[in-house]
Amino acid sequence: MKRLNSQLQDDGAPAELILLLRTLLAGCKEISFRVSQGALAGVLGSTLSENVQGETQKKLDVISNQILKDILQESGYVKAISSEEEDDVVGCHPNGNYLVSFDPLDGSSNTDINSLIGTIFSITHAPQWMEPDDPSAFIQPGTQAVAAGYVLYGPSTMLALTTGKGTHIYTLDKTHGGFLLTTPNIRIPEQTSEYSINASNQRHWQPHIQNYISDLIAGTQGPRKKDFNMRWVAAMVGDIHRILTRGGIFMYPYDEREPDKAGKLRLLYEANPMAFLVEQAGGTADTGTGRIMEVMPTDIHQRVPVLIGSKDEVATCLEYSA
Ligand code: FBP
Repeated sequence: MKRLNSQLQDDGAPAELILLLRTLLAGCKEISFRVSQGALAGVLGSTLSENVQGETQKKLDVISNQILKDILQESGYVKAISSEEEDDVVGCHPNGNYLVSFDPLDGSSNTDINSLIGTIFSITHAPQWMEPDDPSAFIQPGTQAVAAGYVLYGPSTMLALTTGKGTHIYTLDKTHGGFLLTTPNIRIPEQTSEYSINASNQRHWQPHIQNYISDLIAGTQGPRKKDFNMRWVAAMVGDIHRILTRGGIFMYPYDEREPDKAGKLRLLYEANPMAFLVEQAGGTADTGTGRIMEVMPTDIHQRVPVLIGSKDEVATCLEYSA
């Protein structure tokens, strides 16, 4: 099987970007090992501290964040990072050519139940005339990303990665520690009969989302004239992996629980990287009012509504708000 390095070279990725990706993935391999240790290493459970989002941090959130922060700061390729677990931008190397945004452990509510979790990341060029700790360096739309991906910590450790030449899926071969290409140029089916949303929030959704979901639930007895199945992993990385693998629509729309928040998921290190991966696999990624990757960020922890997945199904969902 083809190794990560040669696929990246075939996709024409610059040598320094390949080195940066290998560095970041070395950190993910260490996280994969720590996650697999679980209770044996006492890494389950919560800390007493909260992150900038007001969420109680899991021990593995803090451990994963530190692993990635250390390895990227030491690399020399990175000018600054933004992380779900860091209040502010973390300056790295003044001559670093790249910015990295990451969610060190997505789906952290799953850590204690041994369910799917993952690391999500996106990489952009670093404006050379900016100070490393200047947050405005990250005010770039997702269309500026040069790479994006996630590492899924599940029965096997898998990587989905794009550098703008399609989305490829790799599996970590733990015998020699390398990622091997298992699905090149994955394509998302344009149609689907599978949807993904946290239905317990239904009463807080806007009417057009309520109508769209009710028509899915009505199945053959409703206007869609076909049955739909529902799945919810409670970890975006797990739901998006399913969609890359067999299609579907994943939704975390705006809801009125916190009217001042545009959504739950964060633009820089959740929505944008997933949008890049899904678009490169032939799918669609929208906020409900426009392409996710064209949203101009205003803050490194900005949230957006997310409708993402099979092209035709996202288009149908958007018609409900037209
Ligand atoms: P974090 O775990 O990184 O905070 O991410 C948010 C997230 O867990 C997503 O991965 C997932 O899709 C969603 O929140 C689950 O939300 P809910 O708790 O409403 O089911």
